[in-house]
Amino acid sequence: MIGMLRHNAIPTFDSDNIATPELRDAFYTQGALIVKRLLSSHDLDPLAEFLIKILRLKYPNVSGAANRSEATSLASDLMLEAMSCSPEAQSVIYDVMCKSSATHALSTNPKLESIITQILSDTVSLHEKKILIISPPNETWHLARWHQDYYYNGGPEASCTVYAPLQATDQLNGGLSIALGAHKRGPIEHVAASATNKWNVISDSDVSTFPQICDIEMNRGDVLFLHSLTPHSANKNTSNRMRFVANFRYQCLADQQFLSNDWQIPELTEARLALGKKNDQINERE
Ligand SMILES: O=C(O)CCC(=O)C(=O)O
Repeated sequence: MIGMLRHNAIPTFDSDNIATPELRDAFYTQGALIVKRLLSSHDLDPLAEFLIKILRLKYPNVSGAANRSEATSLASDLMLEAMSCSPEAQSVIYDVMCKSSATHALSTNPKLESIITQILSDTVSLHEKKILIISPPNETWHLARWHQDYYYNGGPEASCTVYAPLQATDQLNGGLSIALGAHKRGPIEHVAASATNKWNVISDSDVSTFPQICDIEMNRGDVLFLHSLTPHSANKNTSNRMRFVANFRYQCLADQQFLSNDWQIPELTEARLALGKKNDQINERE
């Protein structure tokens, strides 16, 4: 197919050639696609730079390794230091990043919007939480195991999640595994995971029936576009660095059912309760 490269089975496109019908087809037939080299340092660095500023504000004693200049690496140093002084640092920083102008700015980046428009329509809404995933080494409590974003966000089934890592991301630092094509099964039941993980997840028996599970490898600047019914799982970060990923959800306002519900999303009580669980009494390490 013109403009389409194949990498580890997931449909992969080059940012020079994204105005192609194959891109939209890939989203609806496979449920996921990657656009390589879509975002530049100019697009991504403001997020890490903002993170550095708020970490220094909240935890003035953090310093980072000597001579560390690259923003994401420095943010990783500072975040690790902050977490070793204050166990709440991860959730404190996560919450404020969700509301930051830096995450908002990236979520409306014209390069992302041009692809979202092709996939969904030219009238989309953005989920109010603009997430920066913060995944520390070896942590499992917050780790998003097998799930469909639809279960957690509701809205039209054909919503799109953007997943844009700030550093190279693969199985070593906990990159995603994705069940390609499994979005066609529709919503799948989610059940409580385990005492060491807060998520409600797809059962192992359902996961074992997914025909094509693909482990994702991405470079900084690559962006994954994921159908909200495509099952996916984060993996444990076994590196010694933080994994940061910008994560935004787009919903199509032209979707007929969404439109007839006045674009309202019914309360997702089960999902909210699961994500609201605290890990105070739980030993996080597996
Ligand atoms: O990368 C992660 O830790 C989780 C990402 C994820 O599951 C999602 O984007 O829904």
